[in-house]
Amino acid sequence: MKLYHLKQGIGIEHDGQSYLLQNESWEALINRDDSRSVVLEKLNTATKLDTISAADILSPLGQNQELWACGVTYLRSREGRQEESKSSGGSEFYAHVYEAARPEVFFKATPHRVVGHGGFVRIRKDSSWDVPEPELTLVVTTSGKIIGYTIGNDMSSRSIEGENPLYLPQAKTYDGCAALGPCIYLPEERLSEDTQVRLQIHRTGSLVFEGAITLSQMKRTQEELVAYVFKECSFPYGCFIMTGTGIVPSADFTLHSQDEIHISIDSIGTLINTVS
Ligand code: DO4
Ligand code: MG
Repeated sequence: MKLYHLKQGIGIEHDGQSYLLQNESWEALINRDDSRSVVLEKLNTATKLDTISAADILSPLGQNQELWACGVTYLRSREGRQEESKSSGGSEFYAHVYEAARPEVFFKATPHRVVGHGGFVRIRKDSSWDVPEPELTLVVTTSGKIIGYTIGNDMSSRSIEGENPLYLPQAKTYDGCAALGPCIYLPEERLSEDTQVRLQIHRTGSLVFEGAITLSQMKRTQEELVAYVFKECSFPYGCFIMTGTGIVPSADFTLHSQDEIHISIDSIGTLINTVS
């Protein structure tokens, strides 16, 4: 089952049929531990739709929710970070955090810095080396339960992070620094380890980067990441947690304005955004 945060209400796709639920709070619905069974019950009163239009889709992050992120959870992320921070002397930090008991978790954004499917993500004006980071993103309730998944793009400035790891908040958090969507996938069972995450970047109609990774390559478990984010922070409205990237383009690649970023995750769909 997939839930869509729409301009006109809550869109649902289930068993090949689309529905619209109106006069329901999106944020309250996705913060229920039993949201899948609640939505199933509500299907009886929902309006049937022919299709869900991409133009109606909003970011799935509720207006009182926070977006958090985890880092260096895949070997490729560790390698990429070590490469970019070699000259600053920061490279060893990434090797250590990959092996450490405590994962890297960081605050990524409040809702107004996040765009949805079809929105424009941004490159900072003071950055010269930028990449999208395609990440499985967990939808977590107040009680710490993972009720669903969405697709995330953790936009990152490699020039700023590479200059000094202490610049991480500036490399990661700015207006238009993240995209989420297109839907929240509410699975019957957790996503399998062979689920693929794929990234494609198109420039003036040509494919300029392509990569893929499976969830089995992630060093940490989803529950471990949630436990660390929730250790000393409460989330009265629930939160979203990006689980880290396993795809980092080679050092000669940087994003350009107008590039189109396609991130696909099996069972969830494809998140498409353009660089403004
Ligand atoms: O260490 C910096 C950030 C890492 C990150 O965002 C990732 O691995 O996805
Ligand atoms: Mg990331």
